[in-house]
Amino acid sequence: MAYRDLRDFVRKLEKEGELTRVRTEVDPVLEITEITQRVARDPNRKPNSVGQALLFEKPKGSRVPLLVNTFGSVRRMELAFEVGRLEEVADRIKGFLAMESPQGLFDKIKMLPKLAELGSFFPKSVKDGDCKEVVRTGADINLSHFPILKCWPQDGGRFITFPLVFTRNPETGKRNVGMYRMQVYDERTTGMHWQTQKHGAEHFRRARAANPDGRIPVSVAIGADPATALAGMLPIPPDLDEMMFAGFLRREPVEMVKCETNDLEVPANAEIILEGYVSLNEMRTEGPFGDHTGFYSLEGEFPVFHVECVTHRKDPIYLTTVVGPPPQEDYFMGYAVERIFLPVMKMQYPEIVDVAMPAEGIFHNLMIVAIRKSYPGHARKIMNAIWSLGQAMFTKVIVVVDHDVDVHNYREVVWKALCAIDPERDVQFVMGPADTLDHAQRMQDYGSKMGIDATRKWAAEGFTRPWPDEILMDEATKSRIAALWKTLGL
Ligand SMILES: Cc1cc2nc3c(=O)[nH]c(=O)nc-3n(C[C@H](O)[C@H](O)[C@H](O)COP(=O)(O)O)c2cc1C
Ligand SMILES: [Mn+2]
Repeated sequence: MAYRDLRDFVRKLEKEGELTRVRTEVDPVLEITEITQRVARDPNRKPNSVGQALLFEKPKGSRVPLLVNTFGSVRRMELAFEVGRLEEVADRIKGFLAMESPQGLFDKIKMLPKLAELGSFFPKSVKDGDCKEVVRTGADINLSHFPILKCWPQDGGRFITFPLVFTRNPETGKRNVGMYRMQVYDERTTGMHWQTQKHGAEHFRRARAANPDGRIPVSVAIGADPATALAGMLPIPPDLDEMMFAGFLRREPVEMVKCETNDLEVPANAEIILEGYVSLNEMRTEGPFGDHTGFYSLEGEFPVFHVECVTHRKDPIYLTTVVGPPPQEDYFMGYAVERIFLPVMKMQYPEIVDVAMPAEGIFHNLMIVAIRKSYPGHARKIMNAIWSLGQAMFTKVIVVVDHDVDVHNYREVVWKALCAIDPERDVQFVMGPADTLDHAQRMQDYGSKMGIDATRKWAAEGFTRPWPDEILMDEATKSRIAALWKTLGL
């Protein structure tokens, strides 16, 4: 059974010993970040984690409890998707992808039950939802009811960091949901940090082209069942509905309820809903913000969100996250994305054996790809493929290694990749879109990338010297010594 809502997941985390309650009053301004950082770096924390999920029961200045670090471990991501291993989600996706191009009649018949199953994941409209237990309009709207974090000392203010931002494509009417941080300007106004290449920004641009002085309806949900809450950060194609995908992940449709003041639908089980609009002719300075790069992202001009109605549960939980020097909670979200979408990459590019994005590469800076190399220039072909694959376009450095390198063993990668390259020959630079947060590029959103072909070089690629074998002891000697081992006094 899918989690009903966020508090259902909180109960599960508590039962599994994955959550700690903090009952002391602490300030959402800086203090909660510092506590989260100490928990994240605790040498006694559970493996593959940044420590426990934390439920702050008494954030200073608010009556609303605050949940953070919720997804900060591999185990908690598995609990979120109700699987034993993240690869199980990948296998389910693979099953659906396999039916995309049915080869013959037999395959068509085989896929019928799967299609029916897919239909059963479509979001379901409902009349009412727990997210509307309290409805606030007019003078009753005040974002300071909620314990919104100011995370780091130089942050431009408080930021909502775990929102689901709902918009519609003004041309097709199709829904998009993205996780875009929102800087609080006052009781009813925030920034809207959808980066240039993101779907919310595209909706904004299309609407503005048609009606430069108009506005678009925007609604924001904060806190929902885990699959729904996480759906906002998934790098899925523009016309695939994130709420459908959430239904697929939780194996039960997401129930959607219409907003009070606009036509958008939001998850009925959400903790908090902000309804409002973004004006198409208004930009405002946003930032700085201590970001997941480990540096402050600089001030920039972004659209503005005006809140016209707030609805929430009687006793809402405020879901948030802290980003900062890696690794943080978001590393585990990214890791799940890496594992879940690997089969999608492999489907398109079967030569890909495995992919790794080290935490210190903060997702867009470094991707290590192992391929089964079949023809000259194959490594470079894969680099180009990755630079044209959805949000993988942002990848600043791609290292391509042969299939027998373990991409998750970074020591092995460094050793073997550096041994395999003639830098002048094997490094290529290309220009293209850059991640908005990349502060080193010559301009925002545009810059260079580097591909390193660290595969064995072939004669067919102009390398005519012999390529040496890796040093490995022969099996016969190993088993002789294994048999002798106990007698050696070592
Ligand atoms: C914690 C966290 C914070 C994020 N903040 C932003 C943000 O402020 N702006 C942004 O454009 N993307 C941000 N992202 C990444 C987007 O959520 C992600 O690219 C998502 O796929 C965007 O949805 P879209 O493809 O529908 O535009 C964030 C991701 C995480 C995990
Ligand atoms: Mn999208």
